[in-house]
Amino acid sequence: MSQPQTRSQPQVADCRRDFPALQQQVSGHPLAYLDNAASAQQPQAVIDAVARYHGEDHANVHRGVHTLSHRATEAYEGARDKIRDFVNAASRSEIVLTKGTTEAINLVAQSFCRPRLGPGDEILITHLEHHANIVPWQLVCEQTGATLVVAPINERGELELEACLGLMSEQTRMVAVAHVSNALGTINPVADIVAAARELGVPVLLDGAQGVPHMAIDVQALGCDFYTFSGHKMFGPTGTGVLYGRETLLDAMPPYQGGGDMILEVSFEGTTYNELPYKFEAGTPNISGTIGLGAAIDYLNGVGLDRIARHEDELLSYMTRKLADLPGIRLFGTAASKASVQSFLVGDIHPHDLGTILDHQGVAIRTGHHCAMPVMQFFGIPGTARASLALYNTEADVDQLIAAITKAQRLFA
Ligand code: 7TS
Repeated sequence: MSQPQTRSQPQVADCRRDFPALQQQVSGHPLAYLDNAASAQQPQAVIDAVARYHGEDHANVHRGVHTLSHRATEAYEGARDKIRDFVNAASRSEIVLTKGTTEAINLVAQSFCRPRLGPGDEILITHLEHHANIVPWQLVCEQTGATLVVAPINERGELELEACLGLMSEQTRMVAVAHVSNALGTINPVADIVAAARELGVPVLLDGAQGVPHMAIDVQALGCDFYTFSGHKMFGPTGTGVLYGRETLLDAMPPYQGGGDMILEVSFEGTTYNELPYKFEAGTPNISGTIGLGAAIDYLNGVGLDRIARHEDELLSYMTRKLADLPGIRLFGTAASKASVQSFLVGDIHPHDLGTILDHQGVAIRTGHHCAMPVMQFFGIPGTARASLALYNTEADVDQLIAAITKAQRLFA
């Protein structure tokens, strides 16, 4: 039986004290950091892990016989094992380390799709994708003559599931869908999408950049073929990321880039490639960043993904209620199933002006198109203001946001 909640139990937001960046003032106000969908802050444990590598273990990986290289390799490959556990991949061969979600999706587009596509073939995405899950597919369509097909959304910012499933056909060669929308916060019905695609034998890529920080991910339970995410949105360093790929598919794919580490043997007559996952990891990788990502995973596991999801759901409801109560506000993204993000516009205040006024009151949000221009085109707006939550945010952050917006409204009245 679960323990009854008592006042003495630690709250998720108590973790705030683990994040040095959150202890500062901005423009004379405590920092209310509500731009987590762009990049989340790092706990001291991540900063320390990166510093320890730089201070004590810095050497190249996979190639030295000396002590520091052994230590660096152990820490780097140890991070891969943590990532495998974290998303429950069947094998460490399925965890390809990249510099982020963007590189992971480009890798699949070029290495998996490009050799398989031709005129008449289709790639299915949705109207709410981040540019990183649009442009790589446009590129490969241009290269091969294939067609990009886009599933529609509705006014709440939800995927029209029936229409989406209706667009899958014998011609579909790949379905690529955000797990969670970065601009609207919509959690897509990925189980239904994966089930329908599997019936047709079509592989599915889930863009998990906004999924991983907010909910427990099990790639085997999801049943997807590829799952992509970025370290910097899950409290790790920038320049780190992951492509999970089903081993049989990765095995059949040619390398994405050539260079050191991805080979077994090179001669001018020909080159043989390394085993998975190294076949896809050419050159010296982001060693310190990946070690930091491993530390971020330890941190997330320590707090508990289920507790984080519960905390953020409650706080998102609180924030949405408070925002909706403001006069002249328009909310974008009101799906039934959402995570951690609310986009909005306030009267005729330009979102950039609003963001600047908020910054002067210590509130950090993102404004603009959020690299999801088609979403803005759907709503007929140039951009929005977006507040996005993480595990360390509190009702006090939301109250500071609301007070700052109220002040902006007075200034523009
Ligand atoms: N996919 C989604 C759903 C994203 O939210 C982002 C980044 C990316 C892909 C690309 O990730 P990257 O780490 O490779 O750049 N999203 C955002 C955002 O919402 N604001 O800034 C970056």
